[in-house]
Amino acid sequence: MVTKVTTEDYAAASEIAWCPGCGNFGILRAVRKALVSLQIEPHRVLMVSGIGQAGKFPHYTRCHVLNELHGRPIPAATAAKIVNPELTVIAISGDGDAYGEGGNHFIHSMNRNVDITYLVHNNQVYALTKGQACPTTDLGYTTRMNPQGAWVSLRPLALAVACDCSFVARGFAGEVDHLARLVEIGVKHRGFALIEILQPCVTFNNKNTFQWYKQRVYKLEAEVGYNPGDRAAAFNKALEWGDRIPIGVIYQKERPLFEEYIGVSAAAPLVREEINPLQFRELMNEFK
Ligand SMILES: Cc1ncc(C[n+]2csc(CCOP(=O)(O)OP(=O)(O)O)c2C)c(N)n1
Ligand code: SF4
Repeated sequence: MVTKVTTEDYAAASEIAWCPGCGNFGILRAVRKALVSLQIEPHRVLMVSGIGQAGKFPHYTRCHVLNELHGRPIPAATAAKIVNPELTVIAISGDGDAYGEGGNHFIHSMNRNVDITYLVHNNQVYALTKGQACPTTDLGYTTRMNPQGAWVSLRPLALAVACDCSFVARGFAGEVDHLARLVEIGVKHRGFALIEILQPCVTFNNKNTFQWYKQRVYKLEAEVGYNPGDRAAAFNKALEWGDRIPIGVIYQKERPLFEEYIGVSAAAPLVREEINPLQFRELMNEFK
């Protein structure tokens, strides 16, 4: 019997501890909506996160969950996908987790093109540790730790296009339906799908508010002649940040998967292999 997947199937597994009004709530609604629309059952989904407010996201979703060290969700998500290619693997980070602590994994996983979806909640501050400047903090924005104002600001989506990431998109927590659609496309995309999400932090970022983003974001779908397959055009779009901020699919390309390169898709995946407990005992004995 086929049972229909509903939003209740993805209901919060524990009490939500985000501040009222946090942009993360919109992201939660959008991701649930996307998974329901794709009719993926929760036991076929693995969410892997690092540390931070964004890192709590999987705790609020009923599915398989793996909570990693700060900046480390991608290696674990990659391993899980290789071991069990049938799983829908979604890695989740804050901007600090993704572009700061996890910057190295961010770059190399985009190059490798493992078939996972990566959601980066970009609130332009380190929120869980109370609002320090992070790699994407706007130039000149002052925090208690940066009284003279942030003096560098990374453009991660341009970095992603430079790494030939096979899917690069940006959504906004205040545009839930649009974001849900992006998550759907990203999950269906064959390869590494990066979706950065503009996520207002109502407690520690008093500059990049819902209102600030609403005045600036525009949808790429409405941009006549924009082609996400054109890498040079995508690079320019990925650099755009100021009075106008693009949301939508910035870059998309078909590329061979890392899984194919290492031969997992052709052979039986590890998850289907028989485990012989006697061999396991031999292995343990080696470490005695
Ligand atoms: C290796 C390491 N460095 C620093 C910390 C302290 N720390 C915990 S949460 C956090 C900030 C998280 O910010 P971000 O990743 O942007 O997520 P947000 O809380 O904004 O969603 C930091 C620096 C840590 N736990 N581990
Ligand atoms: S501190 Fe910011 S990111 Fe964290 S829950 Fe509150 S509003 Fe959200």
